[in-house]
Amino acid sequence: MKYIMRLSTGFLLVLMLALVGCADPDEETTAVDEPAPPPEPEPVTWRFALEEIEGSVQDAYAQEFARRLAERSDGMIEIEIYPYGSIGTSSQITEMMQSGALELAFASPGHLADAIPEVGVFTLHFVLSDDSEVNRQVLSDPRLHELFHEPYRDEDLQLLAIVQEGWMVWSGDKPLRTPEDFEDFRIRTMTSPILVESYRAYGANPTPMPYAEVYSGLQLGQIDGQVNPIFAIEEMSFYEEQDYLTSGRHAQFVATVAASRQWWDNLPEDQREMVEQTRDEMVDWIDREQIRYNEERLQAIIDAGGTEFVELTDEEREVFRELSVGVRDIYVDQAGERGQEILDTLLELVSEAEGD
Ligand code: 6CS
Repeated sequence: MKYIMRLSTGFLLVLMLALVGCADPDEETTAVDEPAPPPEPEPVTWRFALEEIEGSVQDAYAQEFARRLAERSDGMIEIEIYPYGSIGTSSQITEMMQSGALELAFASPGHLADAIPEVGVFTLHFVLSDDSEVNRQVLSDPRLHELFHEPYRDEDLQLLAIVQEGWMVWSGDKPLRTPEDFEDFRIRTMTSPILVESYRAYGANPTPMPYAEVYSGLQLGQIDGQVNPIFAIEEMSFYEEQDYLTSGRHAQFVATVAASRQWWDNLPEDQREMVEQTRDEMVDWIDREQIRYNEERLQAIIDAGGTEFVELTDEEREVFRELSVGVRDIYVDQAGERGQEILDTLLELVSEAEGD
């Protein structure tokens, strides 16, 4: 009996100790308190930097992107837009995004290929279709985006969108109809090395410089001409210093929308989905807008007088096309195996879409 008593007393003691050991010291108080209400979600503000000024195609994209995201998130996502000039050059904007100081920015291959050689594919001539509808389809194809995922991530960026902004047009004090016209012609290009090669192949003297210096470069005679889509030639007033615009439809001006990798990786899933849905819905919208911008601005240049618009014939384009093909090898030397795969895929997607 004594033995049983001792046993049960010992058992009770162990049980009590175990219960005390398991108890949460705060539990006594929280058990009687009301559960704390979930914290109110706080609105967020994201910074979106542009490589173009207010009134540009990139500005139109960013404004609409901000409007749609504010609507989709019931006002919980606000986007502050920083047009070109408020932060720095394209390369400086990209560096800020890489370090996480900016959440979102446009990064066009003509500059970005310094850091990501693979993206230089969009600066090659006569690679995209003559039909801008085909290009829109190809540039938003997930099979193409997938191939840029790693190259962007390796540089602390997340690729979100690839956008065409209009046909590149050469401006100068003469029409540029033949490679002879390009001989020693000092054409300003964006800063990526592969772009420089495209103009060396035509016999020109390519002169890379930041966007902000082009107007004064033309005024001071440091360069003879430059190349950009019409809307940009109008809004940056380049046409005022040039007598001719020559359109060879040799390339589209392509830009990419990117995010800071670090920021993107820490973004709540629902916000990431909202960004992706908005991006997908804007593909057709921005393409219609860029076409309208380029048409209206060409008219504005012609109405202002003093600048003639010249379109190359198919035969004239063919001469440039032939000279441009060798530059693809230089691209592959710079961008390696991943670049080769991107180039092959791009060409395949174009011919597949042209066959539709
Ligand atoms: O020529 C440039 O540098 C610039 N052109 C356009 C149309 N957009 C941004 C880019 O930096």
